[in-house]
Amino acid sequence: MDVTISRADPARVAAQLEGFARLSEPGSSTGVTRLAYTPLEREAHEAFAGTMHELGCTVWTDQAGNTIAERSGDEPGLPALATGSHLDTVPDAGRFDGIAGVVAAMETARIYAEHGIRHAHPIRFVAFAAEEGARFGQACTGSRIVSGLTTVDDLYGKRDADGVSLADAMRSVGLDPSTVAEARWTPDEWAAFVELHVEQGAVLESMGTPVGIVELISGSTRILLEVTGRASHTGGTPMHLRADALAAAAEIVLLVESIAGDPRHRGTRATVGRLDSAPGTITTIAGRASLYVDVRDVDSDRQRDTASEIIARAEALCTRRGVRLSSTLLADTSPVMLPAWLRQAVASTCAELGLDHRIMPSGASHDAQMINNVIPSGMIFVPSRDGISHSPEEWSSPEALATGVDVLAASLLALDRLLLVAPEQP
Ligand code: HGY
Ligand code: MN
Ligand code: MN
Repeated sequence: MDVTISRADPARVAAQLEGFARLSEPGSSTGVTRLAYTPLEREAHEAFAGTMHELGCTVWTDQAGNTIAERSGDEPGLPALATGSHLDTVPDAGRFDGIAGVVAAMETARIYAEHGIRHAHPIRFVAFAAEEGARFGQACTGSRIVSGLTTVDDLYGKRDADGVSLADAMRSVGLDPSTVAEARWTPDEWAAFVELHVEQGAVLESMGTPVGIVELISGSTRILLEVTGRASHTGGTPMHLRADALAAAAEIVLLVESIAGDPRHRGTRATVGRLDSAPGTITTIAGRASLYVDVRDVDSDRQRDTASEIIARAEALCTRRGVRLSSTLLADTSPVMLPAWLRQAVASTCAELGLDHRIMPSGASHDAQMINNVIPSGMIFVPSRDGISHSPEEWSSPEALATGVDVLAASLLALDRLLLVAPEQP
């Protein structure tokens, strides 16, 4: 079967990415800011829905705020194949994380429509809501809801920096959190999912390999550490009489870095990406400090052991300094191995397209990690310049993205043929 249905159009992919990049909070510098469950995220979903409708898809938004566009299949009663990613961003983000996967889905649908490509299974193109954990701590909310990993009860406890709960944020954009159970995906309706994503690492670029096929997606354990000391006058309080919460927090930041850097934890990444203190004035010793710790690993035991060691050693450090520590688990996701048979289908497609490819892990979390809890999922990576992401410096070339789309578009058709004759894939 000739899998080269048509080259994706790099210029069209670049223009679509640019269109989404314009939907950003005013005042966010050179980066893009479009946070979870904000009007801007909904505006991006509406732009996605409009284009998919023009391409002849049936389009709807589910109770979690995910937008789904379906291209009908020729065989009645078959579950849908799906592709997609997310349209929300971290603050001051780049233009590719998540967005590239949604644009790839749109370009795939356009190629199918323009060339009258037919397939047996329905194919659904998905824009997930609220993938980034930047606002509420919990990542992948939209895909967690459809895969049953997040229920309505989970939506009230998680709050953003302004104290707004996930549930209230959903209501603020017209969603009803009490109905999220209705958004669940089931294997009789969905067959398999493939997500295209920028690598957010430097492996593909450094190896000169155009395509990554993800084998294992890192887990993440996210912890809020709150230090309570004693606010006091910076001039009147001698150094030996202080309970300085910010000094303790600063030592914890370096402790987190040294634990993850220890050879025992080779492969673990642990970071304090946010540190707040109060009252935050130059003439008062900080009485309170909050640290947001992110621990990532492809090995579940090492991930959890590192998180436990961080908490235990931070407690000892605080005791020594005469301050108190409390820890709150914000989120905990296990590493996920993606199914080999699906990886193989994508790898065979790459080979047929004459494209070199690399089976590799993902350091970042993704919607596919959650969706794999309900249907078999796969991921296609395209190279990131210098491995940079979650930054305005993030960049992938239109040509590299178009190559990724070619693999995605052909892989979905390969899966369509495979699952028609062997629907019971392991
Ligand atoms: O945090 C992550 O790994 C992803 O960008 N949500
Ligand atoms: Mn992402
Ligand atoms: Mn991200």
